[in-house]
Amino acid sequence: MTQIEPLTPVLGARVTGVDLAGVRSAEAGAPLRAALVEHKVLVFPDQSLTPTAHRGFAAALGELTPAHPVVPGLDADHPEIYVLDAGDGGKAPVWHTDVTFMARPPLGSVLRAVTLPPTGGDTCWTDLEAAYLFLSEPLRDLADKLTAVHDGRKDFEEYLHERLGGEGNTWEGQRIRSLEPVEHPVVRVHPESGRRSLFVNPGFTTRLLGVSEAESRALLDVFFAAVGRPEFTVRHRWREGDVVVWDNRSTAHYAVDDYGDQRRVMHRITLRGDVPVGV
Ligand SMILES: O=C(O)CCC(=O)C(=O)O
Ligand SMILES: [Fe+2]
Repeated sequence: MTQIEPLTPVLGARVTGVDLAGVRSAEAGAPLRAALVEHKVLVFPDQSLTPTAHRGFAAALGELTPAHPVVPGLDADHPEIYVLDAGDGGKAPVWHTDVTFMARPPLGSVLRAVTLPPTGGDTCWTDLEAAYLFLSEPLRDLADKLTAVHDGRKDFEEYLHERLGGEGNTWEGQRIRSLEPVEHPVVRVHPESGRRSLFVNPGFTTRLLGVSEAESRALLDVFFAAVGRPEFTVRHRWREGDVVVWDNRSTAHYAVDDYGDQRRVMHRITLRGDVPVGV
């Protein structure tokens, strides 16, 4: 019997009584997809997925993307698996929503712990719907009308040119040779729940359009402060066998970097998403 217990009053649930290696069809994945929209972050303890089984489970939740727009996958057999190795730049200690620097950011991410430090290396997720509702009504009204620029060049342009010679992956049918900034609505309407979220993040959002640079900076500071409020977060202490799935349309996350140069490796698979729609 699958059991779903909320982890905080705001977001996150722990799901037990399910062997993810056996979740291999859209039919089997459907109740988990529904739980994902409701809880936004699902923690599955005590799993034992190989890379191939990880992919099998992710494919039951949705269509898979390549590992990343520019970073190659785990190996030739697993081009969908993005390796986050702390020893090779795979740290993300900043609030961000995955791949919002592309026109169609992933719907969700399926993250598996591969090698963990003895302590530390927790991951936090925050609820962007709660962040939106935290804004005062006049500010929500303003946010509803705004558009933001998201730019992945700070993180990935050098990698693309220095490590890959300018040839990234094929993403949405296009070979990625440069990371042109994209625009998304500041307030995103969730395509399944219809709820609004504050869809900006300090990882990739660089500028609000239609306002002055000073206004953009000040408003983004206010928005980012709402995004990072501890009240809206769940923090996960990883154990071997853990798999966590998050709704990338209504959350941001932060990988706590408190473990120095100890080894930490994670494997991530992303589910193909749609073009964010505003109010
Ligand atoms: O390493 C982690 O815990 C999360 C890293 C991250 O940002 C991701 O997997 O998208
Ligand atoms: Fe991430």
